[in-house]
Amino acid sequence: EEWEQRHKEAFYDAKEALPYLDGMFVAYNSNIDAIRHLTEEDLSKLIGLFDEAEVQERVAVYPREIAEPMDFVARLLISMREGKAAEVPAYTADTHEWLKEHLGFDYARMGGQAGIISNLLARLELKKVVAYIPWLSEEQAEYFAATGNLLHPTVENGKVFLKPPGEAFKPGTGSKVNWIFEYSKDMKVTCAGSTFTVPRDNRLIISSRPKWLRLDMDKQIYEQLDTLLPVDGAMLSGYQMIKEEYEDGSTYKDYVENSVKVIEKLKSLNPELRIHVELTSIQNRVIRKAILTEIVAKHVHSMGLDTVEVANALNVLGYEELSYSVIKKGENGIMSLYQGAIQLMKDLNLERVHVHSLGFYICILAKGHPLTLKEHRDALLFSSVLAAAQALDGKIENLTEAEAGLEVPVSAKGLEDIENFQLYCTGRKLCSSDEFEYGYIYGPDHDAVLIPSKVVDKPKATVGIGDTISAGAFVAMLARM
Ligand code: 8BR
Repeated sequence: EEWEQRHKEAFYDAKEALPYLDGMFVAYNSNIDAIRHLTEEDLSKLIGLFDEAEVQERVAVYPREIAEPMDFVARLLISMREGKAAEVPAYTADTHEWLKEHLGFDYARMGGQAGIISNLLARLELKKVVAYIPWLSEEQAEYFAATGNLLHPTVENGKVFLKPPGEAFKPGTGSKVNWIFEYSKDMKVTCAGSTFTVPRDNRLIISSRPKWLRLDMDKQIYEQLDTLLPVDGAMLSGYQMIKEEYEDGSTYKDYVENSVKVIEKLKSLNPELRIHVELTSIQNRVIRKAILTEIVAKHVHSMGLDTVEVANALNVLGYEELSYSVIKKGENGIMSLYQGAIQLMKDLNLERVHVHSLGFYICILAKGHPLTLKEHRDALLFSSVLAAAQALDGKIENLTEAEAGLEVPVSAKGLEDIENFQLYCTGRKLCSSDEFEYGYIYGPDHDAVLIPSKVVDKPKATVGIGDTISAGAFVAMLARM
């Protein structure tokens, strides 16, 4: 009851405050998600295009990348047979063209964190959202919200202007299209005389990694970065795209350096500006560590991540035991998560670490952070309403529609997790129960806010909820500063 009321007040307070912000800068990654729900007929048609014995051989090879269409069919069969989600990279556009010709998609939508976050913030009616996507193509531009407040820098006669994405793309730029193949439980698939039944609903993703993809900023735009101002904050993501080495001889160090320069320039143009990095799974440990220790640790104020990424981050920073106990969850999951988030704040020298989990969010704050814990708590509560709205409808068109999230109840499981945490916390005298009732913890070397969140029972979609939570909370926090 109490938490429902708190959600409501926080939502309307944020709604009122958001229009007063100058704006947000958002970079770097966006792509197009092409979604196809597969039928049994699709499968027999696909398999029929190949020699079935050869397909079986390819299944045994277990291709790690999609170099040609048969790799796709093989990985699809493996994923369906086990009902297990998989994401496989494709480095060329050949299979993309083949899929368009032989299968097609049901619908397409904006993908990639920066794309999703820019659209969300634009629809939350911010005065201005400046997106920067190094590989903005004409096709990609169509997926940005046409709300008038979403702009992208473009260079004309050596001068930088902010324009709607549809007028800001560079002609000739290729598109990054990820294919998402969904399939259903109980489908029957026959290949080379043997038949299996799909054990559960799941999906195979082919993520496109074109060779020309570079996480950097156009030199002229960098030099005239003041054109983007005024903004109150920057949300940066997409670092998982960085590779260790490129064919042209450049390495990850070049792109890390490039991004650090952008951050430092933004901060020199507006010393009050807050920088948030949104993490997602970065498979490569060298890259994961470089992002954390070279970009986040020295230059960034705020970080948003889910529980898996907390474990991954702790792991490359040398906290293996803590990392395992975060992953294992169980009884002590939330305790380990809390300890882990504190460790990240300390090691990475952050002002704010926002962890979201199913049913509750934790935000760790460095001593000296500029707001009250109530203001931080209200920012999290606002994002919990947005997450619920997003899960409910699969989209948020505007702030009024987002109110639908208020009707979603606070997670009972989340409340229970938090109660268990309270016992641990007060037992060890880490917090007082009076303050904890409000979701506040005043620790010895940090402060923290813990809220139960709203969870939709039967979500329409779960893509982009993590990004919505982080962006909603960050922007609501900025609106209080
Ligand atoms: P990631 O994609 O970054 O893991 O974030 C997903 C987040 O979405 C989770 O942390 C959880 O808080 C939220 N979420 C999920 Br998953 N399902 C949800 C639901 N049905 N209702 C509300 N939030 C949800």
